[in-house]
Amino acid sequence: MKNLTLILALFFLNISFSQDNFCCTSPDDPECCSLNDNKDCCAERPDGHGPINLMGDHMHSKGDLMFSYHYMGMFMEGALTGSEEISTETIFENYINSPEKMKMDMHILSLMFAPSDEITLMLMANYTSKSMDIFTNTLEVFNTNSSGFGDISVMGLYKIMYEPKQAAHFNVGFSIPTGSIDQRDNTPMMNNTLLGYSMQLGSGTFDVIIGGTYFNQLENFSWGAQTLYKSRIGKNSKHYTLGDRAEATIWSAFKVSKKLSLSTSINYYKLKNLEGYDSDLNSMINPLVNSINSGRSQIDFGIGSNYIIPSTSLNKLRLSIQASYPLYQNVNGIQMKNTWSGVFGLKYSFKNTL
Ligand SMILES: [Cu+2]
Repeated sequence: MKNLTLILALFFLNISFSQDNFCCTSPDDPECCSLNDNKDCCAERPDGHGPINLMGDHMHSKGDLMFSYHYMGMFMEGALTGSEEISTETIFENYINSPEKMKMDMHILSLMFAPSDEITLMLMANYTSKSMDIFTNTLEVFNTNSSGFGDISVMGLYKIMYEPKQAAHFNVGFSIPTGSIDQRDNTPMMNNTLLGYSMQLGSGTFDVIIGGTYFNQLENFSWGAQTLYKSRIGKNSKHYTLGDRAEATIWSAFKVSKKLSLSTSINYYKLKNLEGYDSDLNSMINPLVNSINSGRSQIDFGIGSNYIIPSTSLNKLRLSIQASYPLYQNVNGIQMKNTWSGVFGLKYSFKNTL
C-alpha cells in the first residue's frame, strides 16, 4: 500500500509540471510549426506518442506512413486464487500438475497509414512464443512450448478533434483469428498433448474492438487517457469463447528535451470468464486447462521513455521502452501470477507520402 501511495504521488507530481498551453515555445524554434500548421506540432514531440504498450494512441496527418516493430516479454510465476498466493501443495489437492513459471515473447509488426487527416488505419500482426514450466505432483518439472503467428488486428482511428494542445479520436477495429488454437506439445503423461488455453496463440473468434483516446499536451508535459473494449463474436471451432476484455489507461509524460520524454502510466483491465470449454482438455490435470479458472482484473503501473533518434526532417525514427508491474491482480479460480512485462519498440515514419 505504501508503494501504491508513492507511485500515485509520482504520477500526479508529473501532472503538476504543466506550464503553458502551447506546444511550441517560440516561433523561431526550428522544430516548431507555424500556428496555421498546428496539426504536426504536437505529434512530432517525443511525448507526441503515448507509452509504447498502447495500441492506437496517436493519429497521423494525411499521407503519413509509419512502420513499427515491438518486442514484448511477459513473465508469470507462481499462482493466485483471488488476489492471494496459493501453494503448489494446495493445487495438488485438486490437480495432478501445477504451473510454476511462464514466459511469453511477442514480436509485433505494425503499419499505420493516414489516407486523410480524419482517418488513420492500422494493421498489426504478431509472432508469439510461449514457454511454461510445470510441476508434477512428484515434484518433477517439465516444460511445454508453443509458437507461431497470432491473430491479426485491423484498426481505424477516427478524428474527433485535433487542436494545438489536445486531440481525441475513436478507435474501431477487429481481430481476425489467424492464430492457432490447437498448439500441442509432449508431456510426461502423453505425447502431442493439447496445451491449455493460455498457451494457445489466438482466440479462434472474430473480435471487435471499440474505444476512444484523449490526449492533452502542454509546454513540457502531456497526459492522455484511453479506453478499449474487445468483444468476442460467437464461438470458435473448439466450441469456446475467450472472455471479453475491457481496459482503461491513463498516462502522463514529461518532455525532458526535444528528443526525450519519460512517462508513467496506470492501466486497469478486466478480462471476463471464458465461456464453453475445449472437450479435448482434461480439466483435472492442471488448473490452466480448466475453463473455470479464467477471467481476472488487474492494475498495472508502467514507466517508459520515448526517444527520437536524430534523422532527416522527412522521416523520423523513434525508440521506446516501457516496463509494467502489477499493483493489483484478482483472478477467478486458480491462475498464474503476472510478475512484470516489458516492451521495446522502434517506429519509423515517412511524412506526406501521398
Ligand atoms: Cu504511428
